[in-house]
Amino acid sequence: MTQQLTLEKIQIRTASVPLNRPIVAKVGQLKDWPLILIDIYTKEGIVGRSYLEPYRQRSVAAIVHSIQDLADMFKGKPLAPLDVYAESMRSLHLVGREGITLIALAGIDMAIWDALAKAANKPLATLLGGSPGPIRAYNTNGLWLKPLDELADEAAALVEEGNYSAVKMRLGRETIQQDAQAIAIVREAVGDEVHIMSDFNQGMAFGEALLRLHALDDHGLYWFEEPIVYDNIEAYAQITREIKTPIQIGENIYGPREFYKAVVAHAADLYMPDLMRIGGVTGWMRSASIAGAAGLPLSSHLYPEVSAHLMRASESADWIESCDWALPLIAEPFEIIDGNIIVPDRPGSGLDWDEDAVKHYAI
Ligand code: SMN
Ligand code: MG
Repeated sequence: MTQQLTLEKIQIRTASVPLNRPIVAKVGQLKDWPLILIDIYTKEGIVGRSYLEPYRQRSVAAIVHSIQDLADMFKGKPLAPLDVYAESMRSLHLVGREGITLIALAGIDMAIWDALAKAANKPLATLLGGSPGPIRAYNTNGLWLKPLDELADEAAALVEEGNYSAVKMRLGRETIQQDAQAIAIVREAVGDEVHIMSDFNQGMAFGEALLRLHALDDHGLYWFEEPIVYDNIEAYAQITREIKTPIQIGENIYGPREFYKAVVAHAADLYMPDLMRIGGVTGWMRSASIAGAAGLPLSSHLYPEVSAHLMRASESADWIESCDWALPLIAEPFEIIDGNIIVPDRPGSGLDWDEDAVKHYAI
């Protein structure tokens, strides 16, 4: 019989690590990267792990409290992630089904799935019916809204870091002309064979977006990500109809229901859920079924370690976002071979902490 797991206690630690290449985007600038580390201890001796990346140090305390509150509900109970998801939602939907409710639940959900996969002695991908192996990745660790003369070297370095076949650059400079120049510089640096994804980080108003995306539509970009504020679904549907370059959204979609609404509204051509917002492994797998049935390519946002397992179990898996921001705290980072992230063939999601680093960067 499969081993039953029972929640004994939850340990939550917080840290902030310096970014190799600070984030300079339309939504803000970040030099440090806060993280919430979750360890779920079971009576059976298995520990399930996950982390959350809440962007803002000031949001950390509220999220930690919410995780603790939720975990208290399940102490001494069998760990069944779908039941935990349903019961957590029932307990919190009066204060909202999105935001911190879902973020806290996502952290617990990912840790439970890790524990279940460890109990089954299988990689998470295998527990979900897939297998370990490669997922094509793009390097996202740079090309922020930096001075144009710094872009060429950085673009070349990003490709070389893992022999990547794709990189992501950020757009939304002062003028359309500057964005066009930035694209030309990056194209020149990486050559014709490398895909260039682009991200506007919700930085434009709708009218401005129409103007700029039409102007940049023939510049050979692989996708335009989040040109406008994430929840204006009708405007996204219009942009998606009008613009030839595929429109990518998803990192700000909270849970499978909102995901479904976006899909039904034809809000985008491509989707890239973020595990913290989509509702952990449970929310991802439910959304992946929707994307698969609708024939929509599914990429990932942040959380490459867990996302890689899920991509191996998602019908329309597309690109994984390769980011190094959590790596200083991770004991055995994922392998990148020829631009692919390799799902490790070890039990669980493969997450383990570098305890010295956790102490060093604790906040
Ligand atoms: C992004 C958003 C927030 C922090 C880091 C990166 C970006 C992405 O939107 O898609 O990578
Ligand atoms: Mg983005």
